Amino acid sequence: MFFKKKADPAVQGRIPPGQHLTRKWPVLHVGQIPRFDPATWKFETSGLVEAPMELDWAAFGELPQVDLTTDFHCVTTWSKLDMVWRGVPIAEILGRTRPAPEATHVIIHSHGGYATNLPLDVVNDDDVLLATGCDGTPLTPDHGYPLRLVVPKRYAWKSAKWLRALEFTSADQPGFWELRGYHNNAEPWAEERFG
Ligand SMILES: Nc1nc2c(c(=O)[nH]1)N[C@H]1C(S)=C(S)[C@@H](COP(=O)(O)O)O[C@H]1N2
Ligand SMILES: [Mo]
Repeated sequence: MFFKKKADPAVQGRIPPGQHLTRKWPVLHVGQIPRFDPATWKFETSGLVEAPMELDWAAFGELPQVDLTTDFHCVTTWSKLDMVWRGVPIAEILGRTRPAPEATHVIIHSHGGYATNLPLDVVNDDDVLLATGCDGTPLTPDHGYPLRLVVPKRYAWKSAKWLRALEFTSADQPGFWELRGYHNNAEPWAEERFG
């Protein structure tokens, strides 16, 4: 069957408009890949939460992790299907840090100053992970080691690499790309590329 791979309808139905399938995993980011230092690394929650968290790498490693297969859509038009992420479900964080009733948004902060923003109800979804690995191995430095956010239902710039903090707020606060003309909501099936 020489032409079996062409236009598989099951695959086509998972590629949002204007996107194409990639089998490679491109690397995209601004700035430098940070060096991981387990002595100084920490993950924090802050802002409108009942119990702010501050975890070092060892403590973070004690949180429960799961494997979850999801698709990944970059605004530069590549989509990668069936990525097997390993990570801490966002529910494990929300359950511990307990956002206050006034919290409506999450500002996602990475090492080096990259940030992105999402409504709390978008972050609070079953497929959102704080990922430590993909496809059976730890994340490589270029893909966010040791920790990145994964938000499969939004364009990939919302999936911050080198994640360091989640800040809960009562007002939205555009992040790096949102301030530079990208759409605030970034939903691939609605092609929310530019604001
Ligand atoms: N900290 C940080 N995270 C980031 C970015 C970045 O520049 N800095 N780029 C985003 C963009 S635009 C994309 S497409 C994805 C790419 O993830 P990948 O390099 O693992 O494919 O990371 C996102 N996360
Ligand atoms: Mo991107």
